[in-house]
Amino acid sequence: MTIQALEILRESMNPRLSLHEKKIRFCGRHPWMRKTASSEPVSRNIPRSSESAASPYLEKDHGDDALLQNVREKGYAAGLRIAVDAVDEILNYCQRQQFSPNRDAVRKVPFSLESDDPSLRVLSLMNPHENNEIVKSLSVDKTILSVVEGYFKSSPVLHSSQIWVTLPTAGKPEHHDYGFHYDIDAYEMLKVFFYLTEVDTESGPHVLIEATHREGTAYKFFNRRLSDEQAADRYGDRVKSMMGRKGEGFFEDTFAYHKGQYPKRARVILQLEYVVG
Ligand SMILES: O=C(O)CCC(=O)C(=O)O
Repeated sequence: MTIQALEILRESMNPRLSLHEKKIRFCGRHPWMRKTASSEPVSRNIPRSSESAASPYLEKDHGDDALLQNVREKGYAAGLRIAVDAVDEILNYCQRQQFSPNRDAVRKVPFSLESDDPSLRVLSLMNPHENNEIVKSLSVDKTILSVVEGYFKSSPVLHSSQIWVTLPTAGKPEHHDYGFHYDIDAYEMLKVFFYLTEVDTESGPHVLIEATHREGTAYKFFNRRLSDEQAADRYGDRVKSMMGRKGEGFFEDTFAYHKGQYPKRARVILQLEYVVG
């Protein structure tokens, strides 16, 4: 049995996961099981797109239908942008918040784009939409909700929002935070990522593998994580690096293989995550 198959066994016996979470982690590995597994009803926490307004902070290059079609076909759709003044306001807000180092929810440190601590890889802030008006307005933007609803064909909930900084550290660039994987947070997931700093090859661009969101193979079921070599051998030029200017954003179904990367310059990213189930 491979190490990755053992991960499935370990998750099914993990006492810290509820039965519902175990079911998601198992069935979430295959598109057909995702569709047929019944989900527990979750109460709505966002309006329907028909009841929501366009956020004054969001600019877009394509209509809702084109965005939706791209997500369906390729697993992602670029062409969103937060106005630069609004990005600066979000970054000012970050300066006033305490962030969790390396996803440790108990410890807190100030927001920063550099650190002398070589073990510090990531600083994160959960749910900024709860107290930042711009993030709140983006999270209920009409276009975003209309694409999410169209994609799920049912009413989504906002699972969370998050801002995080990936820091250049003297530590290990090969840390598993940076490896290819797919998410199984829910039966259906659609994330919107916005870069709050310019992202080029030096600043750890997000990487995704096009059209793997629909793949229902035994290979994908058993291989939730991939090395760069496996990704290149199996998917070749479908591996895409998402470079972008400050404020640019894209939708992504993170059931597609994807990864963050070790940066040489800090990268700040905002994520909105919508789910069903
Ligand atoms: O930091 C990144 O670009 C990767 C994010 C990621 O792996 C995820 O959202 O599951």
